[in-house]
Amino acid sequence: MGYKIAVLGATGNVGQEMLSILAERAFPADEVVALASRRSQGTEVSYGDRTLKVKTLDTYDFKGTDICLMATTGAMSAEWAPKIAAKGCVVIDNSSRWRMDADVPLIVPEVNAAAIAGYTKKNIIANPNCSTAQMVVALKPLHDAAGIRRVVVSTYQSVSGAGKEAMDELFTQTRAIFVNDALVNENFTKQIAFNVIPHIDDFMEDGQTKEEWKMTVETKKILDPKIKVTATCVRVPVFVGHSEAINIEFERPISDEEAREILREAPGCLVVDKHEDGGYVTPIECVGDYATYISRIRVDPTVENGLNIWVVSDNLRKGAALNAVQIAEILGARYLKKAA
Ligand code: 2RA
Repeated sequence: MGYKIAVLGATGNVGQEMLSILAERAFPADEVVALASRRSQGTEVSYGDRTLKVKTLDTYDFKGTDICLMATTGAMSAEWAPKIAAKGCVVIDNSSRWRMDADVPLIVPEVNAAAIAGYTKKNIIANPNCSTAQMVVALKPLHDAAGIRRVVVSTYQSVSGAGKEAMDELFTQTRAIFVNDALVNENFTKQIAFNVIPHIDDFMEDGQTKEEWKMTVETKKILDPKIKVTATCVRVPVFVGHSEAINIEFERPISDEEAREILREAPGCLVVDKHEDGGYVTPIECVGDYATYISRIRVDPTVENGLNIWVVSDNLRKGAALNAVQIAEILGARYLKKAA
């Protein structure tokens, strides 16, 4: 017997990727249910070769559903995750609502899969922010090898991280510029087409944004509380794929060649690092992939034991949907143990 699994937020960018990845990876499901708010009732979504009619969250009874992959806002998750969990259904939540809750494990399977065991406290598991997920996949093997002391990261985040409407805005603004139409800004604070915006999520009192804060606190929770992280998060006019320029200071020396070898063997990582024109990965090349790509590995001689790397991944996949499905796979195989 397989699982009954629900995808809540099935019509959104991440929800649709969750359904695709469940089908691609042949998740052992007897039944997959697509759920969304009343607004999307009757909409159809793809699950592999099949089409699923979206059901309404308000009227769905979660009793008998084993796992719910949630791709909704934090406010929706605050209201619904505890209700769903109380029905005996384990919630794997993609919002920021539960990530820093001490009773909720925050998981990137390549880094801290064993921590999934803590799910029983609330029946909720949190998926990290997209920019954190790909960063910790690359940092973990390097941390194991040479002990990371401090990380300085600058992100180049695609508009898909802000949702479908944000993708449409990049498209319509780009078109408007070519046909000399008026520009409409609804999803971003400034023009996104042919521009970059150093602002993702709300501002905090100390001047950093929440996206930047998330990269710091989530890395500490997932990887090691001793690691210092400072981030600058920037939105760029790219549809899918987040990129990160990461500067790392280690406890012990590590050469670029050692780092390259370690990353080549590391789970989830794919090194593309030729010192020649085009010998690195850009976001367009990672779309639809599972891997976290690492390029431009080089020593930073301006600090003790310093290294620079360039990390690119599909933010809707490793940054969200793939990570959630990987968690569900481990949960099923090691904890729920229902699959045939
Ligand atoms: C973004 N980090 O890219 C967000 C999505 N989770 O806006």
